[in-house]
Amino acid sequence: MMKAKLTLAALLTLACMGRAFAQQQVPAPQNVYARQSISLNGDWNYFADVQEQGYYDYRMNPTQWGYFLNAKPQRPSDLVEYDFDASPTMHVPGDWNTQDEQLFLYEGTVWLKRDFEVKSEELRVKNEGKRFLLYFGAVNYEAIVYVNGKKAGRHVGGFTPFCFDVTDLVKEGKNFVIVKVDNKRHADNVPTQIFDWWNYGGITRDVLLLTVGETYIDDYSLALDKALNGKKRTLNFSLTLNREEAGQEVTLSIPELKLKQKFVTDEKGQINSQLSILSSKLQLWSPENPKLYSVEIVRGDEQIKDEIGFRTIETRGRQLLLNGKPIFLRGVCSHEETAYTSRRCNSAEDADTLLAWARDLGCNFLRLAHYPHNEHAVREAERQGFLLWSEIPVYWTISWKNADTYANAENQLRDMIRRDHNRAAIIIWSLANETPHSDARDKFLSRLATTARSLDSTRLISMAMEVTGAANYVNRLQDNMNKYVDVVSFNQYIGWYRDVNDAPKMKWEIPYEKPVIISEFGGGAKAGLHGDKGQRWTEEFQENLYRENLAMLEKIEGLSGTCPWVLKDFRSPRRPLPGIQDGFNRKGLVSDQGKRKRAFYVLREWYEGKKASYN
Ligand code: GCB
Repeated sequence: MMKAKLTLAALLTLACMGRAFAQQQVPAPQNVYARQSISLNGDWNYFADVQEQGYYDYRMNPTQWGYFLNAKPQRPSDLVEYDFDASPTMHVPGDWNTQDEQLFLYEGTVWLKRDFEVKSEELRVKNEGKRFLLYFGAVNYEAIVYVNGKKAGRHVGGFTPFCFDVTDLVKEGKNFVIVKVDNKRHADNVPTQIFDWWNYGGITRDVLLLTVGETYIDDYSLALDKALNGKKRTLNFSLTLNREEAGQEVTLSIPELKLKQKFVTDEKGQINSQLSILSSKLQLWSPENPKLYSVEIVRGDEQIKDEIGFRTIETRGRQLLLNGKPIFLRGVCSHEETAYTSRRCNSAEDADTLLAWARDLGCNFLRLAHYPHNEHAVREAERQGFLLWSEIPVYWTISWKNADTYANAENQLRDMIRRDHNRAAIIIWSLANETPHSDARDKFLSRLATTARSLDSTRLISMAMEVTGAANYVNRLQDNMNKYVDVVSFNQYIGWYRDVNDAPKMKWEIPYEKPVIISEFGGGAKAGLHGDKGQRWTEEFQENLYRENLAMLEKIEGLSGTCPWVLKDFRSPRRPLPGIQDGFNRKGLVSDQGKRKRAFYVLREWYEGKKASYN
């Protein structure tokens, strides 16, 4: 009996130790760029592992002798068949497809390694009760992360940040981090195995080693309340510590508004409060005046600075209201792919050229397709006054009935909202793109919608739907999801996947009392190819398609915005036509080499008219 008790006690002790030492995924803290950190961007050694032998043994069981050990021969007779240090390097953040010719079409596992130093003074910081969090802005698609040969964690989903607490894995002096990145496509993934963009693999966004206290500010939110109460406006402020600690003093200040206020966390380690401000003092964020205020949040020696804008977005019947006034969204869709070089973007500079083109087009709105774009791009667009639509890659035919697929999609939704909920520029969270109707799909998407609303009640929810009920030149939008969205959006391709001569005859019926956004329309053209407007792939064909579509769409009741597909020609493996596509979807208004097509000017003129009539 005694023996059994001892065994149980020993087991419990072991279990507790296990928990203490087990690495864990922690939520990526809000505004990582304002935290104390060292960057692990730069050159990483890498090599491809087609058969994943660095992870599985020859019976396909996970091996403990994997490449993550970063082994070196200890004696001349030792057999080690890999060597990170002798392998080439690639730049992180960056996709591997455009950095190594051999990996251009590669979909599979690549191992990447980087060394880093932790100085003794930084470790002292650790001993004083600080923690090290290893942050990845995004890795496409699956990442298994190791520090000094030990597993830190695993993450799936290619466009959202994640973070592991690696305090117990980091040591003084030389350290190394190894990531097994796998971008193989699978039917149960989000997105699923088919999608019309390049499956760029790699550590595509920033890697940071963050230093935080045992207690730290995990998340915060500051947003303008919709309610108007006389001459005053309300700012809603909330904050969450990483653990439930009451009595922590936090000071929020917005110097330009002469605002400085102290708050104290409750037993949940949270603050949920309001601040009052004279309306006359507050400049609202808008495309015309993208005003951002410097905000500072201080808790003890923890200090976070941010730039935050204040605006409201709502609907009234079929109208869309920004700061209480009707607005027309002069939009364009854009992939996260650089101008000229066509690789994955990951900086404000990468975003700049694309934003400049959109501005010249007359846009005040961008649909960031088809996944959350990097934080630098979102912040840059916000500084420049673009309203944004941000979406998760629930694209085409997802495995609607698979619980893991749902959990994956919901995680991506949560992480997208978590990262960007302080961005005034983002007015719409979108849940899906062109999804086929079924009960299972409705269940999946309505759960996502409910989650999104519970996480953020200040923004609008939408999804790019399809028109399914078409007969005799009448298109009727019928989608059970109509009750879950604030804005009805749909894609349509008359003139491309359907005859352009149909456009003047088409009628659109949107039987919902909600604003309407055309989330896609367009057609392909090869820049510099000219001919008759009836000749596909010519600039004239695309130009005519735009003219006909704009005339047709103009008649839609409640039309509140248009987002043609797409700003720039982008790489897609679904577009092989030699001499024309050459691996690019050519529906860009601008070519991948920055050449504006004729349709660019048609849309620009139309947007000038819209701008004038909404001012
Ligand atoms: C769509 C998709 C978009 C494609 C586009 C096309 O409806 O939403 O991802 O790239 O059509 O070019 O066919």
